[in-house]
Amino acid sequence: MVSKEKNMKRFVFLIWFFNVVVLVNAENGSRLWLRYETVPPSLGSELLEKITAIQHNSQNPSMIVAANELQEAMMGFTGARIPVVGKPDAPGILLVTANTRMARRLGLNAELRNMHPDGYLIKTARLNNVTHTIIASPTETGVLYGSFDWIRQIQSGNYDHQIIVKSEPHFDLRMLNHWDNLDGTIERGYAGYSLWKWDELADVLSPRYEQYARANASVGINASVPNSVNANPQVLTPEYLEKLKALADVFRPYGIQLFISVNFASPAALGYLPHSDPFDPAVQQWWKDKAKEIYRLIPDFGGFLVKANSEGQPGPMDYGRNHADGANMLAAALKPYGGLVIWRAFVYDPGDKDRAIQAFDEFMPFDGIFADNVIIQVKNGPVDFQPREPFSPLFGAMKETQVMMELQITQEYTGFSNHLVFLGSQNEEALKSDTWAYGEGSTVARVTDGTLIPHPVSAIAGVANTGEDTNWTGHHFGQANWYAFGRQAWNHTLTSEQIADEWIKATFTSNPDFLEPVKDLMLNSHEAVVNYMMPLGLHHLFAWGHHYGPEPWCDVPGAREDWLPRYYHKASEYGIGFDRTRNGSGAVDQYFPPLNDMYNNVETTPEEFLLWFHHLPWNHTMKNGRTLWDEMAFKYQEGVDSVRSFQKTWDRMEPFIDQERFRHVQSRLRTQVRDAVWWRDAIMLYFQTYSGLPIPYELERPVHDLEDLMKIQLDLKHHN
Ligand code: GCW
Repeated sequence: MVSKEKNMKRFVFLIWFFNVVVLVNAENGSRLWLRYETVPPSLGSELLEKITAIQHNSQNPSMIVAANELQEAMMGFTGARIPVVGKPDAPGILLVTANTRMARRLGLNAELRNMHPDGYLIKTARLNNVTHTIIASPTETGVLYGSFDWIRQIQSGNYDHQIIVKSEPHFDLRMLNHWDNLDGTIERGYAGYSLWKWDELADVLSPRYEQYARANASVGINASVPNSVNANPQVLTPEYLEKLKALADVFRPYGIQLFISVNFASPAALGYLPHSDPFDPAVQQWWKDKAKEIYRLIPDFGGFLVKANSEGQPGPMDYGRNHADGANMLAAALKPYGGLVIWRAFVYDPGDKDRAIQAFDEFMPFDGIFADNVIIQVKNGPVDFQPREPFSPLFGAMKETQVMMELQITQEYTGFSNHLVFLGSQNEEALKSDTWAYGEGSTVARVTDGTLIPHPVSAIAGVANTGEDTNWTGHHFGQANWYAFGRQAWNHTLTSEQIADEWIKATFTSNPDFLEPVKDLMLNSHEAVVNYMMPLGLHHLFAWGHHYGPEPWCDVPGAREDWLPRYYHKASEYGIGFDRTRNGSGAVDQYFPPLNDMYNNVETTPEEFLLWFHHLPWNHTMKNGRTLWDEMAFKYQEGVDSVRSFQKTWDRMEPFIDQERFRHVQSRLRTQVRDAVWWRDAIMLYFQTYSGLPIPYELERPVHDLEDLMKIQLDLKHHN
């Protein structure tokens, strides 16, 4: 008997120990940037003095979520449980929406009425001699965003009780595109299987759905497309629509609108009609009925994302119709419900025409012909999410059509979840690229955010990097790319430096001995990957299919030429690079002046895009006096050196953070260094077979043999 009791006690203790010590302190990255660690005592007592209650009297789920979040944050920051109350008696946070009694009492209605529905105000106000912090917005979702902002100020050490914040998003739709298949795999996913458990839905709701929605809301992401653009028609069956409804219901309180990717040939593929010609009234009716069915289940459904006539996906051209015919037919079906069609411009055909100019040529004729609920989604660069690309010339050129940018958060071309690459810098580069469409300052951000080309809805999308890995993104630093996308979609003027700063403080620590070196590392990491993979405008030197390692020699019999690296590098005994000048493919003339002339001239082309626009001899003289060949060697070495320095920096960070995350990142950096050396050797040794020139003698010598590198066949299968 006694020993049984003892055992029981031991068991209870173990459970307690596991929950309190192991689980709470488990630093597995699952908490993302929403960690809410104890704040310094002085700030803690200030918070406890000023925030003694959280007040609202709404039944709206988003308000309830906002109040809970503030409560949880206060608990984490101070250890105290702050009550949520209905009356503003005690000093605290008042959550206020427009057109309520409280907004009237506080005199906020006029200001709120003129704000973006997602925007918010944070300020203090006195009510019956009590000072409160007000978080106010035209909508409940806006209050939720304001609450997360208030929390972020504390996490980033910027809390000031008196601060006045007025914030409105730059893009209306801040959207994640998941390339998740219905079988649970993820195309270009490097964090395990999909978050969406289609087999279990709609009956079983994984707790991760809500955590995902919360994380998105915390950075302002407000739309999600859970299934891949290579869309399985099944997603439109009644069975899947029920599953989607269940997801939409979880997302809704967090302000996240559900969209789906649809297969253009769905009516035929699902066996309802003999074909899917958009001009056939039966096809049009099918989509109208489908839209009605969807909106009955999901009244705030966002619309369809479509990859049509691209990489083997069906589309209107299969029936002799064009992009506008296809997009407008779907748009008409969604129109009565306020739904949108997001039509992708990622198109290119096999053939002689430079792949980089095809999307522009294919879409420009339809500028002004798309319905007003169609948005054209354009990848940041004209080819395909390469480590560095100039911006796509469609930005700014389509003046009568709403255009949105698609960024890649998942690291298809930047080392998967093995490499530490902070994409905030890459996004910033893309957003701030000047298109010159309306003179200087017509940045990609401003031609898509509604400022220079006003349209009903402005938008931006990122291809998600989430999966079922405990830390969500595979690499702990992959979380920063999810975070950065959201923050930049909300405010494209934020610098990547600011974003890295916030993220590190919330995710790891504010200790300057960690913060500064790690921030530096993050901010240099994009340039590093460009240098060790594809500097000076080189692009698509990736291995066939998986796009992880280098394979500039790749030759697959019968393959499309534009799926092979040689199409892009064009190396010969003479030199290297893709001639896109007026003597070559003429891509330069898709850009506005003065960029067209600038890129056409080798002297004025920024060196980071040199081999994107020019084919040059190996002995071409660079601005610093080196030959092109030598400069390439220096750039690759610089890439390797950077990653080695990241390793050194990181190893010094051990005292500041938990072992679990420290070791994980440490081991990934080792892989990254090995890969950087692999890249350097593969590219330089291979191109050396053309240039016949030595690696400059002051640089490190290659450590691999080309024949060995050429034998590497990673088992990472993919179609192209
Ligand atoms: O980047 C390429 C990828 C494909 C992807 C395609 C696209 C979803 O290699 O995997 O397919 O782009 O964007 O449609």
